Amino acid sequence: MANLNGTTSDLRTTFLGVYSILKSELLNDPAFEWSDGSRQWVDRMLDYNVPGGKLNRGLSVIDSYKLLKEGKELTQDEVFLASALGWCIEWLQAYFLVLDDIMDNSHTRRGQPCWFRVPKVGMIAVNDGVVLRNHIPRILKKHFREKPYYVDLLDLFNEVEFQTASGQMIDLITTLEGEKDLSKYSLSLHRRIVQYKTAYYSFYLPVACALLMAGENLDKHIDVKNILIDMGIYFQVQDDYLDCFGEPEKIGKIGTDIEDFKCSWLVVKALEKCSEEQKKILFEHYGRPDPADVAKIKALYSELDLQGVFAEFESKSYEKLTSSIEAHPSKAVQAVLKSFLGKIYKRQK
Ligand code: GPP
Ligand code: MG
Ligand code: MG
Ligand code: MG
Repeated sequence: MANLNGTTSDLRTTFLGVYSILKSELLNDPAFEWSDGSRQWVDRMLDYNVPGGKLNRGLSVIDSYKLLKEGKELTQDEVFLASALGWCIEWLQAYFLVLDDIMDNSHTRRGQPCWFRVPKVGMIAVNDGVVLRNHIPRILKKHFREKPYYVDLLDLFNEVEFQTASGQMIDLITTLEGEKDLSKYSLSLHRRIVQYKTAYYSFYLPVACALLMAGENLDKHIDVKNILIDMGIYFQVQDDYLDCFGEPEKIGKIGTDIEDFKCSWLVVKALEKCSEEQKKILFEHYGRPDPADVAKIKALYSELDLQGVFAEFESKSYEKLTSSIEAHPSKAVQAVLKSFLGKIYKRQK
């Protein structure tokens, strides 16, 4: 096995090394009678969907665990286990994104066509999502079965998946065809959607994994959870902003929120700020597939200076999060939370 005790600069390399190990274990899973064709399919599907993102969620498990250990050098085994948990989150993310792109009718992801748009994949992508999801308990069983926190780990992944699917459900049912009514969109509805669809799995889950590995009881860390949920909400507001104002080359995807009639932070803010005249434009052109309609909405967003409103929101969120973090009694926990916040503040991708 490669050296798993690398310095921070090659943490990513170490982490990717663990991906190769986990992948080869899954491709040789004795519970299935593999053929060359099936093995090649899963191999390509994993490489296409799992490792190509920013890896923030996965790397955060190792990062957080290190900080919780307060500078004590991690053993090879600890680095491997924290990486494996990090990869379970990246697998979960891959599963969500493969399916989310079908539901949102998206075109690109991480700078390449969405998996379901790849020739010969199509709706096999739905089953690939199910396969990705099933890999998680297999990784956990192989590497964590004997750990005292194994049951808590399984429970954590189950709970977080349920929360995410519930958030995705409200994201989707608010955009139902025939019931397109902007007047139901509000900041509180937006908050409810993004708390569930994004914050738990993207922010709470990595830190909760590190806490479990460090032998902590999650019930004692409700305050940490609440801060991470607020951070996740801030992160999804950035995602909503970048969907419209980000550079596709940087974010690796082309936005579809306006076409999809999403309850995006931008449309909620536009509704708050607009005149009666401008409201008519929103009601008439939001949620239509025609690029001319989309352009009208984007022009209105600029007229309302939503870029400025967002910049204000971003610095306010940073201040608020920093002060709640600094109110936490443990310096190690503070370091975990600050490191996470530092990774996303003013992100362009
Ligand atoms: C992100 O929303 C939310 C998810 C990826 C959760 C999906 C959950 C499922 C149960 C499938 P988004 O659509 O704004 O993300 P993006 O902008 O990356 O498409
Ligand atoms: Mg979506
Ligand atoms: Mg989407
Ligand atoms: Mg989005």
